[in-house]
Amino acid sequence: MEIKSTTSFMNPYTVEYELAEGVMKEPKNHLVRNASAMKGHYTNEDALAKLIKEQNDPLHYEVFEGDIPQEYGHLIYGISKLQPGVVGDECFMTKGHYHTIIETGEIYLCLRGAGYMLMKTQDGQVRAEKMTRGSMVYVPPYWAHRSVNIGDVPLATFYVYPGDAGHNYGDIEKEGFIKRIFRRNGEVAIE
Ligand code: S6P
Ligand code: ZN
Repeated sequence: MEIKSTTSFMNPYTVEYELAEGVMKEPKNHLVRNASAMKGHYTNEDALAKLIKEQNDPLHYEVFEGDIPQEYGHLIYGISKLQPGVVGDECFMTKGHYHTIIETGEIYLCLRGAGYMLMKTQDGQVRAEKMTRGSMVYVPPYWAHRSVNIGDVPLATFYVYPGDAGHNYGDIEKEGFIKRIFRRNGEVAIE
Protein backbone atom coordinates (compact mmCIF):
# COMPACT_ATOMS: atom_id res chain seq x y z
CA MET A 1 0.00 0.00 0.00
CA GLU A 2 1.36 3.39 -0.99
CA ILE A 3 0.72 6.22 1.49
CA LYS A 4 0.94 9.60 -0.22
CA SER A 5 2.64 12.52 1.50
CA THR A 6 -0.51 14.65 0.99
CA THR A 7 -2.78 12.36 2.99
CA SER A 8 -2.16 10.78 6.40
CA PHE A 9 -3.17 7.19 6.98
CA MET A 10 -5.79 6.63 9.69
CA ASN A 11 -7.73 3.70 11.03
CA PRO A 12 -11.52 3.68 10.55
CA TYR A 13 -13.66 4.58 13.53
CA THR A 14 -17.25 5.34 14.52
CA VAL A 15 -18.78 8.38 16.17
CA GLU A 16 -22.16 8.35 17.91
CA TYR A 17 -24.71 11.14 17.52
CA GLU A 18 -27.86 12.06 19.42
CA LEU A 19 -29.73 12.85 16.23
CA ALA A 20 -32.85 14.33 17.81
CA GLU A 21 -30.83 16.81 19.85
CA GLY A 22 -28.21 17.35 17.15
CA VAL A 23 -25.36 16.42 19.47
CA MET A 24 -22.12 14.63 18.66
CA LYS A 25 -20.97 12.47 21.55
CA GLU A 26 -17.40 13.06 22.69
CA PRO A 27 -16.28 15.60 20.08
CA LYS A 28 -12.52 16.07 19.87
CA ASN A 29 -12.58 19.81 19.15
CA HIS A 30 -14.94 22.46 20.48
CA LEU A 31 -14.92 25.97 19.02
CA VAL A 32 -16.93 28.67 20.82
CA ARG A 33 -17.86 32.06 19.42
CA ASN A 34 -19.49 34.55 21.78
CA ALA A 35 -21.48 37.56 20.61
CA SER A 36 -18.40 39.82 20.71
CA ALA A 37 -16.83 37.73 17.92
CA MET A 38 -19.60 39.02 15.62
CA LYS A 39 -18.65 42.71 15.73
CA GLY A 40 -18.98 44.19 12.27
CA HIS A 41 -21.35 41.52 10.97
CA TYR A 42 -24.80 42.82 12.01
CA THR A 43 -26.55 45.89 10.63
CA ASN A 44 -27.36 47.27 14.07
CA GLU A 45 -23.98 47.65 15.80
CA ASP A 46 -25.58 49.36 18.80
CA ALA A 47 -27.96 46.45 19.36
CA LEU A 48 -25.02 44.03 19.32
CA ALA A 49 -23.07 46.18 21.79
CA LYS A 50 -26.14 46.31 24.07
CA LEU A 51 -26.60 42.54 23.91
CA ILE A 52 -22.90 41.97 24.73
CA LYS A 53 -23.08 44.37 27.66
CA GLU A 54 -26.43 43.35 29.13
CA GLN A 55 -25.96 39.61 28.76
CA ASN A 56 -22.22 39.54 29.54
CA ASP A 57 -21.07 38.51 26.07
CA PRO A 58 -23.35 35.46 25.68
CA LEU A 59 -22.69 32.32 23.68
CA HIS A 60 -23.49 32.81 19.98
CA TYR A 61 -22.49 29.56 18.35
CA GLU A 62 -20.37 26.47 18.81
CA VAL A 63 -18.71 23.98 16.53
CA PHE A 64 -18.07 20.39 17.67
CA GLU A 65 -15.64 18.59 15.47
CA GLY A 66 -13.77 15.34 15.01
CA ASP A 67 -9.98 15.37 14.95
CA ILE A 68 -9.30 15.08 11.24
CA PRO A 69 -6.11 16.17 9.44
CA GLN A 70 -6.65 19.25 7.29
CA GLU A 71 -5.38 17.40 4.26
CA TYR A 72 -6.43 16.50 0.74
CA GLY A 73 -8.48 13.30 0.76
CA HIS A 74 -9.76 13.53 4.33
CA LEU A 75 -13.27 14.72 5.20
CA ILE A 76 -13.78 17.11 8.08
CA TYR A 77 -17.13 16.65 9.82
CA GLY A 78 -18.90 18.06 12.83
CA ILE A 79 -21.91 19.80 14.31
CA SER A 80 -22.54 23.51 14.13
CA LYS A 81 -24.89 24.77 16.87
CA LEU A 82 -26.20 28.31 16.51
CA GLN A 83 -28.21 29.92 19.32
CA PRO A 84 -31.64 31.47 18.62
CA GLY A 85 -32.16 35.21 18.90
CA VAL A 86 -31.99 38.56 17.17
CA VAL A 87 -29.61 41.50 17.11
CA GLY A 88 -32.07 44.35 16.75
CA ASP A 89 -34.36 42.42 14.42
CA GLU A 90 -31.66 40.56 12.48
CA CYS A 91 -31.55 36.81 13.14
CA PHE A 92 -28.49 35.30 14.81
CA MET A 93 -26.02 33.99 12.26
CA THR A 94 -22.52 32.60 11.88
CA LYS A 95 -19.69 34.73 10.47
CA GLY A 96 -19.70 32.89 7.16
CA HIS A 97 -16.77 32.11 4.92
CA TYR A 98 -15.53 31.05 1.53
CA HIS A 99 -13.29 28.02 1.54
CA THR A 100 -9.66 28.98 0.98
CA ILE A 101 -9.60 26.41 -1.81
CA ILE A 102 -12.70 27.97 -3.30
CA GLU A 103 -13.47 25.05 -5.59
CA THR A 104 -14.49 22.86 -2.63
CA GLY A 105 -18.10 22.30 -1.57
CA GLU A 106 -19.80 21.27 1.65
CA ILE A 107 -22.81 19.31 2.81
CA TYR A 108 -25.05 20.48 5.65
CA LEU A 109 -27.75 18.27 7.14
CA CYS A 110 -30.14 20.03 9.51
CA LEU A 111 -30.82 18.01 12.66
CA ARG A 112 -32.64 20.50 14.86
CA GLY A 113 -34.27 23.91 14.64
CA ALA A 114 -35.06 26.11 11.67
CA GLY A 115 -32.98 28.45 9.60
CA TYR A 116 -31.41 29.30 6.30
CA MET A 117 -28.13 28.60 4.65
CA LEU A 118 -27.33 31.97 3.12
CA MET A 119 -24.85 31.74 0.26
CA LYS A 120 -23.13 34.14 -2.10
CA THR A 121 -20.60 34.11 -4.91
CA GLN A 122 -17.76 36.57 -5.52
CA ASP A 123 -19.69 38.05 -8.47
CA GLY A 124 -22.68 38.87 -6.28
CA GLN A 125 -25.15 36.00 -6.75
CA VAL A 126 -27.09 35.22 -3.56
CA ARG A 127 -29.18 32.22 -2.52
CA ALA A 128 -30.94 31.28 0.71
CA GLU A 129 -31.89 27.62 1.26
CA LYS A 130 -34.33 26.86 4.06
CA MET A 131 -33.25 24.33 6.67
CA THR A 132 -35.49 22.34 8.96
CA ARG A 133 -34.86 18.92 10.49
CA GLY A 134 -34.07 16.53 7.65
CA SER A 135 -33.11 19.18 5.06
CA MET A 136 -29.76 18.69 3.43
CA VAL A 137 -28.23 21.71 1.78
CA TYR A 138 -25.56 21.23 -0.82
CA VAL A 139 -23.16 24.18 -0.78
CA PRO A 140 -21.41 23.91 -4.14
CA PRO A 141 -17.84 25.06 -4.81
CA TYR A 142 -17.42 28.86 -5.12
CA TRP A 143 -20.28 29.72 -2.70
CA ALA A 144 -19.56 31.45 0.61
CA HIS A 145 -21.92 30.17 3.29
CA ARG A 146 -23.39 31.36 6.56
CA SER A 147 -26.03 29.70 8.79
CA VAL A 148 -28.93 31.83 10.05
CA ASN A 149 -31.26 30.75 12.88
CA ILE A 150 -34.87 31.89 12.36
CA GLY A 151 -36.38 29.74 15.13
CA ASP A 152 -36.67 29.62 18.90
CA VAL A 153 -34.30 26.72 19.59
CA PRO A 154 -30.65 26.16 18.62
CA LEU A 155 -30.07 25.40 14.94
CA ALA A 156 -27.98 22.22 14.83
CA THR A 157 -26.48 21.07 11.55
CA PHE A 158 -24.16 18.22 10.67
CA TYR A 159 -21.56 19.27 8.10
CA VAL A 160 -18.84 17.61 6.07
CA TYR A 161 -16.29 19.19 3.75
CA PRO A 162 -12.90 18.40 2.19
CA GLY A 163 -10.01 18.35 4.64
CA ASP A 164 -7.82 20.76 2.69
CA ALA A 165 -10.61 23.32 2.03
CA GLY A 166 -9.58 25.89 4.67
CA HIS A 167 -11.56 29.00 5.66
CA ASN A 168 -11.45 32.50 4.25
CA TYR A 169 -13.28 34.88 6.61
CA GLY A 170 -11.57 38.08 5.49
CA ASP A 171 -13.43 38.48 2.20
CA ILE A 172 -16.80 38.18 3.95
CA GLU A 173 -15.73 40.75 6.55
CA LYS A 174 -15.07 43.11 3.63
CA GLU A 175 -17.97 42.17 1.32
CA GLY A 176 -20.77 41.19 3.70
CA PHE A 177 -23.46 38.86 2.32
CA ILE A 178 -25.62 41.37 0.37
CA LYS A 179 -28.81 39.88 1.82
CA ARG A 180 -29.76 39.69 5.47
CA ILE A 181 -32.45 37.80 7.36
CA PHE A 182 -34.77 39.53 9.81
CA ARG A 183 -37.56 38.49 12.15
CA ARG A 184 -40.26 41.05 12.86
CA ASN A 185 -43.44 40.16 14.77
CA GLY A 186 -42.81 36.48 14.05
CA GLU A 187 -42.43 37.04 10.27
CA VAL A 188 -39.15 36.22 8.54
CA ALA A 189 -37.92 38.63 5.88
CA ILE A 190 -34.94 38.18 3.55
CA GLU A 191 -33.89 41.62 2.30
C1 S6P B 1 -16.77 24.70 7.95
C2 S6P B 1 -18.24 24.67 8.14
C3 S6P B 1 -18.76 24.91 9.57
C4 S6P B 1 -18.63 26.35 10.04
C5 S6P B 1 -19.49 26.62 11.27
C6 S6P B 1 -19.24 28.00 11.86
O1 S6P B 1 -16.41 24.68 6.61
O2 S6P B 1 -18.85 25.52 7.21
O3 S6P B 1 -18.08 24.11 10.46
O4 S6P B 1 -17.29 26.63 10.30
O5 S6P B 1 -20.83 26.51 10.94
O6 S6P B 1 -19.38 29.01 10.91
P1 S6P B 1 -18.20 30.00 10.58
O7 S6P B 1 -18.66 30.79 9.42
O8 S6P B 1 -17.91 30.81 11.78
O9 S6P B 1 -17.01 29.16 10.21
ZN1 ZN C 1 -17.49 25.83 5.03
